[in-house]
Amino acid sequence: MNTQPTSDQIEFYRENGFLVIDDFLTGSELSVWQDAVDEAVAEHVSRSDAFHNQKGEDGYYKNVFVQCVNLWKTSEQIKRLILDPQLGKLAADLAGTSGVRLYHDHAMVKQPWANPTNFHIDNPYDPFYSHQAIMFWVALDDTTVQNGCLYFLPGTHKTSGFEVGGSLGQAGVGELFREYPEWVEIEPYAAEMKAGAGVFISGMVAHAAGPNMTTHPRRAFAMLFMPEDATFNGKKSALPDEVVAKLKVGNVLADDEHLPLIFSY
Ligand SMILES: O=C(O)CCC(=O)C(=O)O
Ligand SMILES: [Fe+2]
Repeated sequence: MNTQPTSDQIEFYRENGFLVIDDFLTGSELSVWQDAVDEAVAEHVSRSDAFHNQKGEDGYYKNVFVQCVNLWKTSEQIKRLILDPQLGKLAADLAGTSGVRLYHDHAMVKQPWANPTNFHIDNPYDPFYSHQAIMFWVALDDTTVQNGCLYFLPGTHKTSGFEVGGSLGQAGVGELFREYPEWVEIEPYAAEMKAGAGVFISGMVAHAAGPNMTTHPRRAFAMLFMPEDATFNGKKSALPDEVVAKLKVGNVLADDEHLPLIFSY
């Protein structure tokens, strides 16, 4: 694993709100991650009590991707791979925070003919508001403009706000621009990535992914980190019921069992 950021990489992240790390995983590490995620996703969607987006009514969102949340809780393999202080340190250094907890992980498998992932900003959906929220998204297949690579609007993390904008449903890829008309001239950066590359994504940067116009799934696995001093904003989001039951707005999110501290200086 390539987990040493250079000062240029840190500067790129701060300037653009994202940073691609090529060759994050070696070839043999990649096969371990692919097998672990495939196995955990298959097990997860077969369980009726698991949190994934294949339930419910919105047919459009169901066909954006198969999204499975918190695989680290059911897969020892995934837990071992992602509760890794080296990853946590990298996230903390890029975000500029003293330490990070895992908020949740999620696998996102864009099946053949899947809908695009509409432009959105992640942190407004989270149970805490922070400019230092950061996600690490790892490509488990080569991601291309054909099969649904990510797109970024560079620099938008500097001017975005905490209100939820746009929609991941059928409103459309560009719905977010109704809230942010000043961004319509920003040319999206298409982040084509080799399998095994990863991209750090600010919780405040606008991003999207294309449809999958190929006959093969596009697999990705992501970890959402929160700064160790993040406080609860009242949104349940992907927090477990038992965690929310103990929280008041303004409390520090510090549940060691469900939101493990991955790295702290
Ligand atoms: O993988 C995708 O299509 C989108 C990922 C994304 O936006 C996220 O995980 O926040
Ligand atoms: Fe996102």
